[in-house]
Amino acid sequence: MIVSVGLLVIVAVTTTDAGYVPYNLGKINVAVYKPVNQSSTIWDSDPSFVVDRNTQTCSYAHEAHNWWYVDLEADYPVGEINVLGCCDSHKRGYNISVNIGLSLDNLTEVAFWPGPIGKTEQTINFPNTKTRYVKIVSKKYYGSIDLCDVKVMAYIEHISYYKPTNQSSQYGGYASYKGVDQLDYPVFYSGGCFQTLKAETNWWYVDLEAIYPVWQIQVINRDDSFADRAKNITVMMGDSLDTLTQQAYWAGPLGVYTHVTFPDAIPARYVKLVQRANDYFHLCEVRVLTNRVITLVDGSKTWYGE
Ligand SMILES: [Ca+2]
Repeated sequence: MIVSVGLLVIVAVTTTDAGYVPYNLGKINVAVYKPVNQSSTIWDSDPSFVVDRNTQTCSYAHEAHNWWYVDLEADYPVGEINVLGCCDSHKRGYNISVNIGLSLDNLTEVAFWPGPIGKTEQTINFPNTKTRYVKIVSKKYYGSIDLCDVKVMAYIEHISYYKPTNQSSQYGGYASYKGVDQLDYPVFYSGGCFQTLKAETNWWYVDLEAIYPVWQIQVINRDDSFADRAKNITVMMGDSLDTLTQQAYWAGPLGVYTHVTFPDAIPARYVKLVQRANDYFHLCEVRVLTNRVITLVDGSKTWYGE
């Protein structure tokens, strides 16, 4: 859920993995806690149980012409939907149709199952499509809708690629822009890494040229030799270079791939990495990722790119 700036709770989760992860787009579930509706309900079910992050709570509609939908409250680039039905012991739900669109009056079917789907997650993949509503209907007159979980996966975007950069000093030709040139092979002499001179404190930053809600930062360290120089790194973020605040800290030494996630996203124009290791500072790539729906500082939302 994207919240206004004043309500942001800063939560950061840092993970260092041993494996090398190449550049790619990530996905997040944008249906969580969004408004929902359903044709009818029975027992003590509620249509919101389908988007409550709890796969054990389910919603049931057993009248005629059943449907359930979620309103994502904004247009997201959606390319995957995961549907978890209910009740393997007495499978229900026939002729289930999954539909997406920008309005409830103009939906396009992206999946259809003649038989019951049961409590096994079904994954639907389709070309990245601007989507606000996901509606699941039974095309059978008395076909029930029994859903325990629906995930609507939206793509997030790399926003640091070829943006302006700077670093505290420069070793040889290993300039600051090499942190965002998308050459992320983790070998120094491949030419895709930046490096400063040796100093007690070094820094590198990228100017995103606008305030974005930063959702994740990924860094690729060199993996050939001297990787252990990358340690004691503070991740600073903010709207101007004079007002940066610490949002994460990596004691390191970093593995080849490290990322920090801010689940609620942090609005920032600058991402600055400060290394206090009395050494050279090098990294091969710094990827800053956002949701593609941007919440501006005034709280309004806009669609970034197409
Ligand atoms: Ca690079």
